[in-house]
Amino acid sequence: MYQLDPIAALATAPGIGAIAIVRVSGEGAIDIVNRMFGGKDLTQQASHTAHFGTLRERTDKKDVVASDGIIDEVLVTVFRSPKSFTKEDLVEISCHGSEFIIQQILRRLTQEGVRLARPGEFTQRAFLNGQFDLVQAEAVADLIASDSDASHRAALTQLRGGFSRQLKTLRQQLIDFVALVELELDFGEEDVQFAHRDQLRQLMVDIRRVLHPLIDSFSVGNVIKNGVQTVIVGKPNAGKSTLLNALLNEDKAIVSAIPGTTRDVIEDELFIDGIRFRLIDTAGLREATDTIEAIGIERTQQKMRDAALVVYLFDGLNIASSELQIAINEVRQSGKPYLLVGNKLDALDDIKRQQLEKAAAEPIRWISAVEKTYLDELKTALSSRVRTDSAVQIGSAVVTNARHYEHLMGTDDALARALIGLDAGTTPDWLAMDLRVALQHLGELTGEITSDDLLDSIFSKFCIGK
Ligand SMILES: Nc1nc2c(ncn2[C@@H]2O[C@H](COP(=O)(O)OP(=O)(O)OP(=O)(O)O)[C@@H](O)[C@H]2O)c(=O)[nH]1
Ligand SMILES: [Mg+2]
Repeated sequence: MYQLDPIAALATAPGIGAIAIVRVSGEGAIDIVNRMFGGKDLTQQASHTAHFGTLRERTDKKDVVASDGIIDEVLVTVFRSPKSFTKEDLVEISCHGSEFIIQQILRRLTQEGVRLARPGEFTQRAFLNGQFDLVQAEAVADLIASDSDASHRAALTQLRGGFSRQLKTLRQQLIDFVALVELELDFGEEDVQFAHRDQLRQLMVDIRRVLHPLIDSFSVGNVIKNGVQTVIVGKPNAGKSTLLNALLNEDKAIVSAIPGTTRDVIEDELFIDGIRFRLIDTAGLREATDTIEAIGIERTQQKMRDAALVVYLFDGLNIASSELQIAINEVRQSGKPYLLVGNKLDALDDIKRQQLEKAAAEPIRWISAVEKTYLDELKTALSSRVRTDSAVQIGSAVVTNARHYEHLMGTDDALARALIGLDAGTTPDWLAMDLRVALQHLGELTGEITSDDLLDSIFSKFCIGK
């Protein structure tokens, strides 16, 4: 087990709650904290034990904080290598959550030779000491960054081992095969086969079977992490901005009776059942009357292309049956999942409503954006749409990370090529080449092959103290 130079940082979010935790990890961490601790002798305490006491200024110091030289009353938890998060000696100091106290403690630690940690450095050490693999390390980053229930769950699943354990086993089997294939190369002209071709084929098929659901889960994973891009589109005056405001419960967008009020896209996020929706209000779709409106409409179309979900909103009072049918056709042609929403139910008579329902020949979700009626039903429809639109259940391994996705695809491509080669009876050197590429991608995925640049870039995404 490596023990590097001691580092320290605030491990809790600053300014939140009455208690803060300062974390110290590395060679001599326990001894160092002990020197400033008034209480039991920490060097004699077992791992995973907590001790109440005081943190004190150095006795030779004159500019002490309090007259008695006490910085704070603290609870100190001792973790001994290798049974800690970083696998190094680690001490967590729970102190009062004041910015001033935290600064004093960190300053006091640096007096004792502790260095302030860089972002993600604790996790990086944990990774270097084999606490977990890279996929899990990145899951820690995602976990810290996750701000919706669903993304939190996805990150937790990855942290617990998720798909990486399975991939590691398969990679090991593939390594064994590659070694055999490469051994064949050494025999050159002689026509020997050490690697059993049928077994190799089976293994490659098995690996791809593991890869495919993971690859497919990426779009869902992205949705969980980054939110569902949901555009509200429709003709001018349909009530799009009114609906956005009603869903957000604030006056974000300007509403007026003049068609063409919204001229640019307006965005905000909304959580429904733990899923983050990025709601986008757009300029109404029609022939533009001026340049600015034309730009707005072009942006609407762009947003619609990027969207994961479209809410097509129409004004039930001012739409003819034939217009509605044309509109529905247009949304269908976009190929996006959509909800057909009819607005202004408050002012609509039953006969008109039934006419429109008949013309639409598909379910219309009726609301009144002004009176905020049936909005809960609309929200439920939005979230269930996202949940049912994909076969992947949240909770099974979901790939949320673009780098993982890239290497999953890379592995899959290489294996596909190797399989084609195998069936065509290619020479061992070609086979070995494709398998090597597959191994490279697999290794980078699980962190068994890493470059320093990659590590630095991954861990720099963490915040300090993690
Ligand atoms: N009766 C009734 N009027 C509504 C409702 N929703 C919106 N309106 C009215 O319809 C008009 C247009 O509303 P907006 O929200 O600005 O419409 P928009 O779709 O954003 O329009 P543009 O930005 O011009 O494309 C306003 O006068 C609203 O008060 C509703 O549910 N019932
Ligand atoms: Mg508007």
